Formats: sequence, structure tokens, C-alpha cells
Amino acid sequence: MTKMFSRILVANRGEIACRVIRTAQKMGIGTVAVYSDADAHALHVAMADEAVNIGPAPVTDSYLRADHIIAAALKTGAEAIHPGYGFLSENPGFVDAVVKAGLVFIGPSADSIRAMGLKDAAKRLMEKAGVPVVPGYHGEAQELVVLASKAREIGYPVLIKARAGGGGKGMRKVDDPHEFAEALGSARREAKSAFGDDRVLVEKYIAKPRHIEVQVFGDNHGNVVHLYERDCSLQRRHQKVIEEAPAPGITAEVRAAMTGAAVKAAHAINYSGAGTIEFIVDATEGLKPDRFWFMEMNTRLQVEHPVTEMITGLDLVEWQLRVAAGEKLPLTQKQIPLNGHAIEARLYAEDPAKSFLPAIGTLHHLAFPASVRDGSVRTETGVRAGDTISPYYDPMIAKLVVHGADRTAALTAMENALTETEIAGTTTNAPFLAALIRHEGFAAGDVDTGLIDRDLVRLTVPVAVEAGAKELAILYASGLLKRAVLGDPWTTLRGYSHNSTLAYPVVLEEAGHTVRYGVSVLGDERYAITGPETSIELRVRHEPACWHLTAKGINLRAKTVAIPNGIAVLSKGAATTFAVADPFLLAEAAGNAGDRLTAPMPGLVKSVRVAAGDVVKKGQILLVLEAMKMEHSISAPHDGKIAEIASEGSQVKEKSSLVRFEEAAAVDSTKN
Ligand code: MV4
Repeated sequence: MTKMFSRILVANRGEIACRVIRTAQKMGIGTVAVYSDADAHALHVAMADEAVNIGPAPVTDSYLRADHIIAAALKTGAEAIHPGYGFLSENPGFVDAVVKAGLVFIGPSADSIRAMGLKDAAKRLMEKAGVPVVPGYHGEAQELVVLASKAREIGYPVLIKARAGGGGKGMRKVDDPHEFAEALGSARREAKSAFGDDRVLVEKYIAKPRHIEVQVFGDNHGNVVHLYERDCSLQRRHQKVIEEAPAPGITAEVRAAMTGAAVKAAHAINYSGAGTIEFIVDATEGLKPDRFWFMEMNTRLQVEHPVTEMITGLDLVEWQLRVAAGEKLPLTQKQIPLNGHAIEARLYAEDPAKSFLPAIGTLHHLAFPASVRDGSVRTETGVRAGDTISPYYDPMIAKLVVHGADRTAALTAMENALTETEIAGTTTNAPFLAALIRHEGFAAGDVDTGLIDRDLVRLTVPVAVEAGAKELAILYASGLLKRAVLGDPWTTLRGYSHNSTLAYPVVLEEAGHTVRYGVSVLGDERYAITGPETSIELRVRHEPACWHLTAKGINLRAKTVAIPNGIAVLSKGAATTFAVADPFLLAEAAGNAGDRLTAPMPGLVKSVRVAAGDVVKKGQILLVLEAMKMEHSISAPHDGKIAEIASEGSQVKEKSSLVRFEEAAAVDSTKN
């Protein structure tokens, strides 16, 4: 007889911590959250029965501190640790330490993780177990002559890969033998700096690859099953964007071959718990049973596990807990259903129109699709309205997961889910995701890992501001719409027009300029907006979930929400924000412009290139700010003399001063 845990610690944050806690609660298991200083008020902390602070915001000081996490488990009486994904989830040293502390690691053994950690050794092991592996050289020899002759045997083009690799680092495609030595040198240097290991392997280059992975599950009684495949071919810079199950176009024959190979792979390392076998598939001639090869195994629960849950109706976290507690797998292979089609989209705080620059900001308004409606939509998130996307962690806001009877129904459900998602306060990739869902190649199931890059320009065009959005923002900012809804007789008075010179002022900040508008009431639901050049008459009706604005050339249904310093207009899954200036603060703000550079987001001053007293030229780089794992050069907006500059190594808050100029350039920010 096995006994289920009475309390577990979740060694993670964000949506996956919330996901694990939810299943634990369903099973009546107590939960302990851990959190960094930055996460004290995070959703996962609020959801757990208790929570322990494990250190400062940087992950190396908190979520990667194995010692603090194990101490937290011991202190709170947790019997087992769920690692989620990322962080310590595939760290065999952590698993050893957990076991040594007398706790259970909810995941595979340290040996299983080690067996799959190095890509060359894993491939040799899989080859021996009879799992198809990409034709190539996965041996120990590293001399140029040996590798170059192996490349000739394999046949060009070949791909050089770091054996410690992942994420495409240290990967070089070589088309011609003359380029081999050069490519090897550069792959080695990149691998050395990324992984501290410059050993490589050489493979046949697969020209039009698809990424198809098989979900496997093992228990501690020698059983292994698979839960079908997921297609994760839609990636950008090795980051998955959209995942789905089943794989488009897969046949029963190919599925049997792939899932059979995956189960064989898991058996070869006595695998226990949730795992994924990744295959690379040559999609040049459709899916064929002899055109897929083992890439690597992920020895953890994956981000995209919900698509598998949607098609099987199973709870993979529940399975993880049961297996870790010593139970046998809940179902046999034959009992595992496959129903319909599921798609997941990763909603990120980032700006596709600016090379996917990570965005930060506060989620002033956040509303997800009605998640329970009919079970066809599920949102996995770790944030709430009012939360801030911090530069310390992955900027994923949520995963939207949909299910439909078939792929077409799932695509429609996803398009609706994206349209119903309302986020104001930060830029998101929702329009990019919607463009992908509508992409004719994707819709046809013709997916491969190059799809996004081939059509990147088209997929990332900035969304045009909808006609009427600005007018609606101005009307809302005037306060007149709210009064009309509340039935204020002053504004709802029919025929109210005798005092049309009384215009309510609204001042917007538009592209660095301050623009003044006046709003007057013409009658019931009728208004006029007078701007610097034009005047427009509009009608606004209040509908249950939105405003309906009509005017010449305008027919807009949208929601409005007030956010700090502005109004967001939400429609069709996109938010357009308008900065509203308080006319009384304008004069003061104008006096401060031009002589100061402020931090566009919180971050670390990585390097300072000039000093106080230096005379600088327009465009000259003054300092480098590291934020969101990226470096941003801050350059001089005009010639001038530096009065003050932030110090190297200092942490700065959003909008705090980075540079102050001595000779302020004359800037007239009040002109229209
Ligand atoms: C390949 C390949 C083509 N041929 N191997 C990229 C990350 C790493 N885990 C495996 N990767 C690839 N390996 C051979 N022999 C093309 C890729 C690849 C890729 C693979 C899966 C998903 C997206 C990808 C994007 C670019 C390249």
C-alpha cells in the first residue's frame, strides 16, 4: 500500500506553480509555495496554504537556491518537492540533495536526468536501445580530421551541434567541406562560452524539420505508457509559440512508430514520472514512419502539457503525484483516450513589431476568455490584474488552451479566445498569435520550424488603430459617457444644446505633443469633439459589454478602461492606449523635458560610457541598461554636457533618472 503525500512544496513560480497547487488542492494535499522578494504578493503565494521566502529577486539568489528550497520543505513539514519546469527541474544534483534530505522529488531519478543531459551520450544510448537517431557522429573523438571525415561520410549539408547544447546555441550548418574547419571553430567557441564545454557532434542536416514530441509516463513498477504526440513546430528563436495535439497530418502508422520509439526510449532508462521524447521529423514529403529521429528527452513536465490533458481528459500533475507516491500508473495504454484537437498559444508581454522586445508594465486590466463555458477554453496563468511583469522572470502572461472536435473547430476556438482576451498596461503578442492562427499555411496544417521566420514581416505588422478608438477614448476621458450611463439629467437632457460653447476639455499626449480637445453634448447619446483642426459629431450607445460608437466612417464596438495616466480602448483582442494629460500638470511637465533621460524599464546599469562633465554628441552611447535579459544602449538625444549619470552596477526603477544634461536643449512640448 502506498500513501499519498499530505503536504508538498512547489519549487517554482508563475503559472506552473499555480497549476501544480490547483491539482494538489483537488487531491486534498497541502501546499507550500516558495517566493522571492519580488514575488511576495504573487498569485502562487496567495493560492498556497503557506509560503516561504527564499531570497532576493534574481533567480540565482532564490528559485535556483536548492539549499533554501530544501530547508523550506523541511521547516514546513512538506514530504515532497514538485519542481515545475525550468529552474531546478532537470538538475540531478538537486534531486540527489532532495533525496538525501529524506524528501521525495516529484519527477524522475537523478540517474535518468543524467542519462539524457548530454546530447551525444543520450543519442548513443538511444541508438543502442533501437530508437531512430539522426544519421551522424555522436562519438567522443573531437579532432578536426576525424569530424571532417565523418561529415563526408554523413554527406553534406551537415549540422554541427554542441553536445551540451539546447536552444540552438553552438549550432552551425555546413554546406560544403571547405567551410567545415571554420564552422567547427566558431561552433566550438560559442559552445565553450555558453556551456563551458566545446565538444560537438555532427549530424545530417534536416532541411524542413518539424518538431513532434511524445508525452510519456513511467512508474516505479516498470510500466511506461505514452499519451500521444504534440506538434511544436511553430517556434521563434527556439522558443515555442503555438503547440497542438494531435500532430496535423499524422497517420496511425506514423503515430504507432513514434509512440513505440518513445516508450522504448523511456524503458531504456527505467523512466519514472512525466517525460517527453522530442523527435525531429523530415517533413519534405509529409510524415513517414522512417523519417523521424530522436532529438532529446525532457525529463520534466512541459509548458505545453495542457494540450495533452485536453485530448486525453487526464490530469498529468495528478499522475505525477501518484507515481511519486509509489502508485502504479492510473491507466493502461489501451485505456488512454484521444479525443478531438487541442491548441495552446503562449501569451507574452512582448512587442512583435519591435523584434519581440520583452515588455514590462503593470497589467492594469486583465480579463481572460470565460474559462469554464463548455470546457473548450482553459487559461493557465500566474498573474492577476494589477500585477507587474517584472524584468526578473519569464514574461509569459498566460497560456491559452482550447479544445475542439477537430482542428478546424480548435482553430476557431483559439481565434475567439484571443479576441476575448483583454489586457491593458503592457504590449502583448496577442495580435501576432491571432495572425498565426489565421495564417493559411498553419490553418492548412502545413507546419514546419521555418514557418514563422518565412512570414515574419506579415505576421508582425503593427496593428492599426481602429477608426473611432481615439474618439471613444476622448469621450470616455471627458467623463460624459459615465454620466450618461448613470443617468445624470444634466447630460441626458434631450435637446441639450443651448450651451454648446461649454466644451469639456480633454488633453491627449500624442507622439510627444500635447493636443487639446473639447467635448460637447449635442443631445441624448450625441456628442461633438472639437480638435485642433477638425470637429466631428458622434453617437455612442451603451451596450451590455461595450460601447457602440458611430459617426461618419466609424462603426466601433469597444470597451474602455481607465489606466494610470490614460485610457485603454479594447476591441478584437487588441488594446490601444491613449495618454491623457491633466491640463494643470502640463506646464510643470514641460519645464522638465529634454534635460533628463529616464529608465524605460527597471534594470541594471551594466556599463557607463561617459562621466559627469563630459561633452557628448547626439547619438553617442551613454550607458547600457540590462533589462529583461537584454541589453539596451541609451544614447544622447542631442548634443550636450553631462551633469549627472547613474553609476555602473546600480539597479534602477522604471522612470528613474539615468542621465541629466547640463545644457538643456530647448524643447517645446506644448505645441500641437
Ligand atoms: C536539427 C535541425 C536540422 N537538422 N538537427 C534546434 C534546437 C535543437 N534542440 C535541435 N534543433 C535542430 N536540429 C538536424 N540534424 C534543425 C533544428 C532546428 C529546430 C528543431 C526543432 C525546432 C525548431 C528548430 C528551429 C531551427 C532549427
